[in-house]
Amino acid sequence: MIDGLWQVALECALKRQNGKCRYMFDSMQCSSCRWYIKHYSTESNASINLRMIRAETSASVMSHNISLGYWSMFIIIAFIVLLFVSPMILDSPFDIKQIAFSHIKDVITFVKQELPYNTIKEASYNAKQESPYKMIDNTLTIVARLLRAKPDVNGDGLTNCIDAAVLFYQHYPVRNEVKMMLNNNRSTDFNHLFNAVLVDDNWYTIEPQAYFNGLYTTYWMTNIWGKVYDSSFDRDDTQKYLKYVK
Ligand SMILES: [Ca+2]
Repeated sequence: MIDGLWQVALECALKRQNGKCRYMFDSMQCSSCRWYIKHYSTESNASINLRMIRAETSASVMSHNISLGYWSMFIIIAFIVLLFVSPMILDSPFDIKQIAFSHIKDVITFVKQELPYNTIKEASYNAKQESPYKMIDNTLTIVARLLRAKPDVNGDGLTNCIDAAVLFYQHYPVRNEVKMMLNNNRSTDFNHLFNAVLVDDNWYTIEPQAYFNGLYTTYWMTNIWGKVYDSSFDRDDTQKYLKYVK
């Protein structure tokens, strides 16, 4: 059974511990407080003081535990929220990435798609020569590194898709298997220079800025630009930009 005096002493201590009472114990304001133990006790001052010391110690421990409880609850809730939100955070950089290409004014939405990497054909290439997939990967890595230095290969004062396409063309190992392509579609304001590479006897268009913009899951134009890219507007512009190739 809880001692009534103890309950009063503890309540008194808790109120001061939690800031609900701003007076020191046994101050003159205590006489009007219902939780003042001397209203109920005939014990000596020494006994009452000892009881209050114990009560204040208990109140301190209780407050600490309550605080720990709040923190534990907060950590659990934060963990649960993180559990649900983290997949979205982890997916977002490569699922949808908005990048402004200065050459076309617009902010474009990149869409993640799987890289059509054919391991069987890769093996056959390894037997004969370096595969186009490997060459593309290496060249995109080089172009990404060079673009970070903001080169201006055509002297127009800008670093944009022209510089990227020229650099990709310049560093692609097989010169007759790469082109510089222009796509100028006035209905969508799409005006972009990029590259085409020969893969398995077919030409595929490729975004030379893919790696530079953190897109490592795909580099094909159709995957990256989606509906805004209409390949029927593609034009081989290699001859026009050849003079910038070193
Ligand atoms: Ca330039």
